[in-house]
Amino acid sequence: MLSSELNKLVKISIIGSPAVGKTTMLKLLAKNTIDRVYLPTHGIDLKTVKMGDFTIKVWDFAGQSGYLQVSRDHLLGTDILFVVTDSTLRNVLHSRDLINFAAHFVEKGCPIIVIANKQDLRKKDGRMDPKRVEEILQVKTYGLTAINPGERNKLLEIIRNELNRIAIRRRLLEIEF
Ligand SMILES: Nc1nc2c(ncn2[C@@H]2O[C@H](COP(=O)(O)OP(=O)(O)OP(=O)(O)O)[C@@H](O)[C@H]2O)c(=O)[nH]1
Ligand SMILES: [Mg+2]
Repeated sequence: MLSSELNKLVKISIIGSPAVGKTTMLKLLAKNTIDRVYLPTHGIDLKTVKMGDFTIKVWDFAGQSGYLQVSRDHLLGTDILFVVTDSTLRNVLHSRDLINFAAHFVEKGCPIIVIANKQDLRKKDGRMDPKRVEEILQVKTYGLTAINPGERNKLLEIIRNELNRIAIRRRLLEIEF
């Protein structure tokens, strides 16, 4: 592989509790049909997505118990880490533990982004706004409704922003060497 191609290779990891919508978010990104049937991911689902001249390898981790052992090694080399929550307080607090855990295994410069998913759910059922989730976690947070194909552009925009930063960071590294 040419170094220019390697420079355009990006690894995105998606972690979070079971059933928060990680695989649905991956389907939204990959433009796959979004069905509402919950099929828990076993191990890791891998998908390659092209965005401009970037080739993105998306690692969608299972949220079921035991995933921490799995993800530890597999998180290495992550360029963007998404932590998905269903935006309920209980789950957001669990995400905090997950962020603290994962922060040890991703490189220092790796952005950690929280997705406050299931924004279509009712507030009276405990769904929090992304702003509130961000206040609690103190990590950049975006709201999303992954089952809504109309939100694909929103997700693309979040990723595009980060890709620009990655491109700048890699260019700076090249200059240092
Ligand atoms: N209401 C609502 N439901 C959603 C949303 N996103 C995902 N879901 C539903 O939540 C359930 C679980 O979604 P998945 O994407 O399979 O969850 P996951 O995080 O990949 O779960 P694991 O693979 O077990 O870790 C499915 O029934 C989805 O249709 C959303 O934005 N709103
Ligand atoms: Mg899944």
